[in-house]
Amino acid sequence: MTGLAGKLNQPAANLLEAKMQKHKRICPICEAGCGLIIGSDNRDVIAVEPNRNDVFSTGHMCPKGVSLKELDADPDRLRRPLIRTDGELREATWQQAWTLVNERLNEIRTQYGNDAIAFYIGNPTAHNVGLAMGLGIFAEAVASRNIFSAGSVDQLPKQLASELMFGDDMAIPVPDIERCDLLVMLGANPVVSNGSLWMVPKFREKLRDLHTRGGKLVTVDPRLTETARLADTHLAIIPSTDAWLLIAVINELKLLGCQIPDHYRTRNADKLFASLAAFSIEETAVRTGISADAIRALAMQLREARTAAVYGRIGTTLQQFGTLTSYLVEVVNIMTGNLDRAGGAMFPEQAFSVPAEARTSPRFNRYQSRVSRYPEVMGQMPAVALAEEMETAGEGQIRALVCFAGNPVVSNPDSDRLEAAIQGLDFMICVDIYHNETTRLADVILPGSSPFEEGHYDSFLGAMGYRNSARYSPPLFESAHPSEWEIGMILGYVAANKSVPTTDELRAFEDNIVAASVSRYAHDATGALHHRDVQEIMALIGPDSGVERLLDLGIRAGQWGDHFGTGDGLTLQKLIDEPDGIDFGPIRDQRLAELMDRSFINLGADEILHDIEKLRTQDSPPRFQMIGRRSVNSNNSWLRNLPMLGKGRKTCVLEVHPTDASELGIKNGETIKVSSPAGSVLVEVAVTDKIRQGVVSLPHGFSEDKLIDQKNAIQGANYNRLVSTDRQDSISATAALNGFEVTLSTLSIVTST
Ligand SMILES: Nc1nc2c(c(=O)[nH]1)N[C@H]1C(S)=C(S)[C@@H](COP(=O)(O)OP(=O)(O)OC[C@H]3O[C@@H](n4cnc5c(=O)[nH]c(N)nc54)[C@H](O)[C@@H]3O)O[C@H]1N2
Ligand SMILES: Nc1nc2c(c(=O)[nH]1)N[C@H]1C(S)=C(S)[C@@H](COP(=O)(O)OP(=O)(O)OC[C@H]3O[C@@H](n4cnc5c(=O)[nH]c(N)nc54)[C@H](O)[C@@H]3O)O[C@H]1N2
Ligand code: SF4
Ligand SMILES: [Mo]
Repeated sequence: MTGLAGKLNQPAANLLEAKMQKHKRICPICEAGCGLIIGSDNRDVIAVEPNRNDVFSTGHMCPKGVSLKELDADPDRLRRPLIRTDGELREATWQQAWTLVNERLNEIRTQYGNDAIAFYIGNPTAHNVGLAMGLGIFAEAVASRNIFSAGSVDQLPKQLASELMFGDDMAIPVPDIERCDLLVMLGANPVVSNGSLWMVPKFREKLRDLHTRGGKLVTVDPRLTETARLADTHLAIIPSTDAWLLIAVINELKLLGCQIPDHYRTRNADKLFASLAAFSIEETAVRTGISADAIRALAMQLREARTAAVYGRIGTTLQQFGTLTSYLVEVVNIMTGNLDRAGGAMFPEQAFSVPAEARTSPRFNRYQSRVSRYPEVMGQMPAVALAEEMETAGEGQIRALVCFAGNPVVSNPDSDRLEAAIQGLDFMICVDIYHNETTRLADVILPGSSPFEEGHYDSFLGAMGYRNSARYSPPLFESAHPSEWEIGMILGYVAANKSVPTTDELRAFEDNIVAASVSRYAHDATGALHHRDVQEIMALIGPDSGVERLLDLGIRAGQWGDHFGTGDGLTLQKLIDEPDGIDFGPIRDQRLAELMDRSFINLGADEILHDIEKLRTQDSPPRFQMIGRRSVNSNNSWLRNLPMLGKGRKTCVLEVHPTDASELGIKNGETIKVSSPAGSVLVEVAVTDKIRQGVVSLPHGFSEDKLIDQKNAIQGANYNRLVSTDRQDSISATAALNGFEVTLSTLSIVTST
């Protein structure tokens, strides 16, 4: 337990009931990172309101923020460890859980080696710094190559594109929306998703301001999304053809006289442009479904705009040319001179720093997966390899899985196959707050905490804000059981020492972890703590235990930090004293030189040139292509149990264009069968002209299973039962979860055949 809870709670204004204790904290659910005010009566959360004084989110909140109250109180949320006994998951003590984990995990490692233990790291770890850092310790102790995460069903193509182009997979440009005149958005719907790889709360308001300044929004999406409805121009593209569109834009920009500005110091531009010359705008119009005139108009708009930013998200990464598309997005930003300059696509900064050695480059293809030889990306194996690595016998076969805050049976491709493969494992541990489609297969579930029992700092996403800021929320309530940081540490101790630690042993283990971390900063020749004495720094770190020690260290070592000197720089305590956060102003320009660990931008990486060749032979679209979408009340596969978000809503419906529906004789509200080579699902149809003809859209995150331990969870078709693992982004092997062929059949036809 952190011990920080009581001491650090901050009073706040705005809640009506004066009796309530009021606390300010950041919502940990999505990337908007909203500052909230939580009203509580001792341990009961009574109200959740937006914090208008929060320097970053300035009063934003969505329905999920309010639902935190229900999440905290949900009787179905796990509070005690569960252990499988006689085939059933039953409540157990922590000591029993640790004893079993120590026995089975180490047995399997001894017998089959470290790679027999696989990790799956789910999305909420990006929003839970204790869990993220704790599991890092465990992963380091196990030293398995079989690390999987939600990243390979999400953003890895974008990070790999940055690696190939800038030599830094953490250099992620975001639109400078407060100063931008033209925003071009491909495959993203921030009105619903609240932004991704881009912390942008209050997107609607920022868009309104952009329009007030005379700015324009262009959206590129097969669906007239909630964001596209606010756009000045919407281009309803055929799925998976964004690379064609961007290439045509680049060729047009060249014709319009755009040159790559010298200050970018690029290499291999000639190779890139030569490879693009074979693409004609006429063929692109056919491939993308966007007219040549519309493409020319877009290029002209980009050429003429005083400032412009092109931004691509899930629609551009979860497709067959995800890395190439992400790369081409930045080529356009470079050609228009908008990368790394005010009003363009910029590189935000954050308070927390990591030592340079942790940023070793390139983190790509240093080794390959055992069965299909997929490349490693950022130390990870792709999700498409998870099932086959479990199924295929031989040295290095996965025998055990440790799943942190994830639900791969619903979120990863080919769900049925993955579920069967998991059932064949010798042992499985989950660290989760719910019993879900994946965790119910576990041998041990270690319960995570309520979000109010954990501290919050955006150590990963903090570098992707629409402006620079720093905020930290301490835990509101003491937890009756180990924090997620402690769970990670205990697992790490068990793996390192083959025994369950006593309280004193764990304390000493944590001290060693912090000291090792200080030592890494002290060895970083580029860092502010270079050559500093480890013991001296250890003594100066503010908190006396918990992941907060590492946070204080990283913040004080960072650019705004006090560097453990006498100055008035930033410390964790200063953030605690400023519960509305500290604003460091708009994103700074001309950051590329300091970010890149090489002296040039590579515009012609071999993998990219190769993929451009491959793009030319891309198959024509099938009769029906499936794509995904999100809804305001959803968050991937969880939160479905909360009445505020789930009950009575028909979210999991298949959107079909009216012309397609009438051709197939399908009516609005009818249940039909959707099939692909991987599987089939039954789903209700919503006929709408918001979706492009020939494309159908279904949200992910649902399943047909009735979860006995999430009694209110709404059910729906599991999208990923339709996705086969052989559809991937060709460079990163990220699953191409969008843009695959499906067939639609009415149930009357199904029963008659
Ligand atoms: N078809 C299709 N599939 C997709 C996507 C898509 O667009 N289309 N999107 C993909 C994307 S972008 C993502 S990020 C993935 C997400 O996929 P995953 O990360 O695999 O799963 P989630 O649905 O986010 O489930 C998160 C789990 O974490 C648990 N949890 C929540 N908070 C905490 C916590 O603080 N501690 C602990 N220990 N557990 C917690 C929840 O109970 C839940 O079980 O899905 C991907 N799958
Ligand atoms: N309400 C809600 N918010 C969320 C989440 C959630 O589940 N619910 N999940 C969170 C997570 S983990 C993430 S990663 C973010 C994702 O944030 P976004 O990227 O904004 O996610 P989506 O809303 O899925 O938008 C993707 C868009 O891509 C379009 N698309 C599909 N295929 C193609 C294509 O080939 N080309 C183009 N141009 N477009 C295509 C889809 O129609 C869809 O509108 O959202 C986060 N926020
Ligand atoms: S948009 Fe909603 S879920 Fe996301 S951080 Fe804000 S309140 Fe939380
Ligand atoms: Mo995601």
